[in-house]
Amino acid sequence: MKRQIPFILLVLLVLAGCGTGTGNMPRIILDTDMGNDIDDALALAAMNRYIDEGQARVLAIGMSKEGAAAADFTDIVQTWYGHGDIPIGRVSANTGPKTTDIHYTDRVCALKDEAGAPLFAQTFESKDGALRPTTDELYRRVLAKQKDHSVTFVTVGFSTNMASLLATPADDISPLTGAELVARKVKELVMMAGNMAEASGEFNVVQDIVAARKVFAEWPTPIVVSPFELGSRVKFPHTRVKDLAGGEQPNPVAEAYRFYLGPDYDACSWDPTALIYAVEGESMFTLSPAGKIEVDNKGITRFTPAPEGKHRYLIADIKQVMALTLHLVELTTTARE
Ligand SMILES: [Ca+2]
Repeated sequence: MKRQIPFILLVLLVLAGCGTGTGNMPRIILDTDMGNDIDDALALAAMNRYIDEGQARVLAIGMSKEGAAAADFTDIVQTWYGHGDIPIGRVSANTGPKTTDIHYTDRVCALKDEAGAPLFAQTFESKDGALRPTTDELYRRVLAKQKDHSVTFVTVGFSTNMASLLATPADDISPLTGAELVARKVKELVMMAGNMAEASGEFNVVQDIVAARKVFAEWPTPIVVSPFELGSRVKFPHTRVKDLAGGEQPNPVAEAYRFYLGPDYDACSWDPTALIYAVEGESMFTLSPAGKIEVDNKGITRFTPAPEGKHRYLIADIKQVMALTLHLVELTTTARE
């Protein structure tokens, strides 16, 4: 009789949707400035691993920078990993960041095989980025269909699209304004943004200070920030680039890595740390107390503790940094099925 108890408990746990059940699976919208640094591509690789493992569902991917190459490269990566069906949106704001540096996205898109055909396929047939939906439209459509308080926004680029979404009016997609839609449908916003260790302007914030100020002031849900000083210590070892999932066949993320500052560069992992928190929660981090993050006119972020505050940021000691580094390698280099 005693031997039956663990089995019965196991059955009950499975029926209750515990363990690997899908009831609590994060439903993610990823917003990225793909191409400015290689860690966006590493985050994408990790994200596809989470999808394959049933640890996350990704509803949409948005670009927070202008130009078609970022979206086309993202499309190539998603297609390569078998998830090209996830809709990709182009930046919404006309006054958005002018940073259109490409670094590697256009070069990967232009790669050819021995017959002169594109080396990597993409799902969206047109190369004209203007034909993709704006993130305002895409995010509103996606959010309107979701259960209340169920969506995790992960932004690893500029705040442009988040600010733009908040400002959208009611339309034929939803009777709710953008701010109301976010308050109703979003559970949490996870941002790679800011520097909590020193008064230094962090890239994502500085590229669109107006948008960052608006998001930290007005975004209605809790916000968790992965700050500069965390991801800059989680270094993806360049010796493992050759092991990025795919093995012997060309992998667009590995090709991008080699284009970006060469093959001997240990990439900082600002964006993957935000994604790891968004999917796996706080188990690999230390969370700051609650408080309020504000952005000044120069893009400097300042955190003020406050018990009722909706903002927190991630902290990692040296052991956590080492564990995060190993985990990122594990997430990105597991052999593709
Ligand atoms: Ca980024």
